[in-house]
Amino acid sequence: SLNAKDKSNVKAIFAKAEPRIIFVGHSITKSYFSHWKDFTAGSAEVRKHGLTVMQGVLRAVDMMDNLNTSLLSLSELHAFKLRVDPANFKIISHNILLVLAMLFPDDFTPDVHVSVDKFLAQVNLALSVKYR
Ligand code: ZNH
Repeated sequence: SLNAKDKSNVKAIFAKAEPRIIFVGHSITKSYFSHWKDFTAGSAEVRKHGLTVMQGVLRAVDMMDNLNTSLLSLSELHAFKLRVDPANFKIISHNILLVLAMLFPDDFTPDVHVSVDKFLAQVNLALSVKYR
């Protein structure tokens, strides 16, 4: 679980990302969908979705002490309504890590990397609750 240092690391780097949320979200979805030949198809929606996911992650940062309960309805949405394969949560988490490392190389120390990785793993678990 997240210790005090993890929590402050996670809060600090996402606080830095927040003012650039549109750009961060776009970078994440761009790397996520890079295998698409025609990225322009539905591009506006794809861009918008990056922002949506990042807003969800920022909300999760604020609620990191009880992710399972706070993300319950979001888990239900992804499991039953959207039917997103939970394997995708891992991929998008990896992209979030990459984008943070690219945007904030000085802040993205090995220490912060571990903390953000732990945090995103917990977000994924919380989002996967309703799949079981
Ligand atoms: Zn998701 C939606 C979050 C991942 C797909 N999402 C959504 C939302 C949110 C989110 C917040 C909105 C909701 C409402 O509206 O209510 N996601 C999220 C997060 C994550 C995610 C946080 C991670 C981390 N998603 C994801 C993935 C996918 C998805 C991976 C796929 C692949 N989502 C989705 C969809 C939707 C969503 C499809 C819907 C959209 C619209 O409607 O627009």
